[in-house]
Amino acid sequence: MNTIDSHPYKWPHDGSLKPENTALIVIDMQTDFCGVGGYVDAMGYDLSLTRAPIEPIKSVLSAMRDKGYHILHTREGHRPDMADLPANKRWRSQKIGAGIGDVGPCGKILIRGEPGWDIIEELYPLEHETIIDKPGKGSFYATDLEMILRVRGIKNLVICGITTDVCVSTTMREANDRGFECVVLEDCCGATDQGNHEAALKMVTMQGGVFGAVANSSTMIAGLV
Ligand code: C5J
Repeated sequence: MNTIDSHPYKWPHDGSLKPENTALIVIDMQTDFCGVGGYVDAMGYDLSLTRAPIEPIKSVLSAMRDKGYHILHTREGHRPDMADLPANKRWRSQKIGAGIGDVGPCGKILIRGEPGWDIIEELYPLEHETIIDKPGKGSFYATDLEMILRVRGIKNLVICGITTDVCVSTTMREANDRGFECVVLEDCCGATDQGNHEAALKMVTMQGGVFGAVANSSTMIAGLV
């Protein structure tokens, strides 16, 4: 049985952890979510919360790359003509002072191809790693993520990134409903509010692990085969 130390159960449930069937998915580590002048900064939130996972993610990324695990990254963003930006999402972001598509210090907020939209240098994907560009919170909605995972025979997902309570949580729920076995790494995630970060992680563990399990960077790295 190959499992890692996690709660409320040792993950994965069937002890099937191995590089061939397991992927690390790094969610939305973009300047817009953790960089000065980006979307989260424009909304006035504390960037130290969304930057906290950078170093722990770096460690897990390096360990999983070394052992040959599948690595995927996501980016939230919209087409330059904003054809895929729902009116209510634009309205809501404008109302809080960070209008999606508006010009800010890092270019047009959350628009594909703009400097603020791209993944931060510290965690930039290697050439062969898959990047999923998504218009919403969930990584499965309006993307080819599920097809890519099924084609590669991936059934276990190690989930990290930002933000814990929005895109990480939505992706984990979408994945769990599709039968993927998920673990979220608590120190490799961050939210715009610490209470929401903690609550989102607690929700995973209810009902015996209703969305999967919770671990951290150290137990993940220690348990890698
Ligand atoms: C948000 C995200 N918070 N990546 N996106 O709008 O969590």
